[in-house]
Amino acid sequence: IKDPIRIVITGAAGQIAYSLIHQICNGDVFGKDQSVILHLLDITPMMTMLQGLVMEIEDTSLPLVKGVVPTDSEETAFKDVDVALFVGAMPRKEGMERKDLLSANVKIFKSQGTALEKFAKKSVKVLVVGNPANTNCYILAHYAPSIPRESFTCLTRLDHNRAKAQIATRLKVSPDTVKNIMIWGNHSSTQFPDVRSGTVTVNGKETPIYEAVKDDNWIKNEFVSIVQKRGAAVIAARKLSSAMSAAKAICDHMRDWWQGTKDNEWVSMGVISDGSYDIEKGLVFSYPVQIKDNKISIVQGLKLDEWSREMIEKTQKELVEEKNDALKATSS
Ligand code: NAX
Repeated sequence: IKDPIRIVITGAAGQIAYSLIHQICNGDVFGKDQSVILHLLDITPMMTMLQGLVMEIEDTSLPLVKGVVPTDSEETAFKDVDVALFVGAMPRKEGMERKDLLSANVKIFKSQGTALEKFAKKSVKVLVVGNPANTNCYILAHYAPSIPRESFTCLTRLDHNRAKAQIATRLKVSPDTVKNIMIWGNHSSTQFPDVRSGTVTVNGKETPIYEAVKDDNWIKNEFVSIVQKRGAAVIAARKLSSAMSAAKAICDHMRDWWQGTKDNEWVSMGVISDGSYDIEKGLVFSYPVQIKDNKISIVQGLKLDEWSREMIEKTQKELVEEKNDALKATSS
């Protein structure tokens, strides 16, 4: 068993964390030989609830867990962490404007970014889940300038998995045979789920998704729209946002980052743009990526037709606006 790594989870008393913690403690993400110390951060009113969660973690009796630190202090939470999962955020309340939501979250991520900068290991790997995930990640990175830019990511793996599932259902195949699809841009309803370079195994044969589906119109309209609006559909039905599938996606994202992606396969992650595909440098944008030796690289050289370009342009425009509003909010 390897020495423990320290993992902070913010929003630890929330519903995603509740589905996530067992998978981390069980070794599904960082390996069956990797022990862990969990730092659980939430706000002060949630501390009693967090105590209950700590009891439950103890009661799982999992051998990889070497410690649990529940806290409402950012210093304690971020001290010496190797991995930081930013799940907590200010939720949108009824009557709240996008602007108000953004400024509430800017406050949280400014404060947590400053603490991350001060207390975390410089090698920390960061994943932002709390919405608006891309822009929260942008603000966090902005306030933690000494941590390498490659260490900041946001979650679009749930959208990626949703897109995979839609293709698999349509073609009546297993989702694990659907490969190299991708999500471009914002984790919002402007995201572009793109299957142009994707393949699927039908009757034992790897086939381009476009050829297997044989319905461009379905791909460009219904498929894209279902994936873009899937989160809202879950909320409408469950009266709560996605939690189990979100936790699974967080595990997929971190496992691939920790252990690498398969050769010739890629996944979707929000990363700080280096200007690839003419996206504004510095924007936190979801791209197809490959990971080797803990290093994330954006897949290069994919051909984009005019329609795809337009879809990418639209989600980029929204992200630039969000980022500008967020930066304005930091100075007010
Ligand atoms: P919950 O409302 O169940 O939990 C959020 C927790 O965060 C609460 O316990 C709250 O007290 C805590 N919190 C609030 N402010 C905090 C602060 N400043 N520091 C520490 N903790 C704080 O939400 P849950 O369903 O767990 O969702 C968490 C976030 O994930 C939400 O912002 C949600 O919108 C976002 N999602 C993002 C997804 C993605 O793919 N990127 C998908 C799932 C989810 O919708």
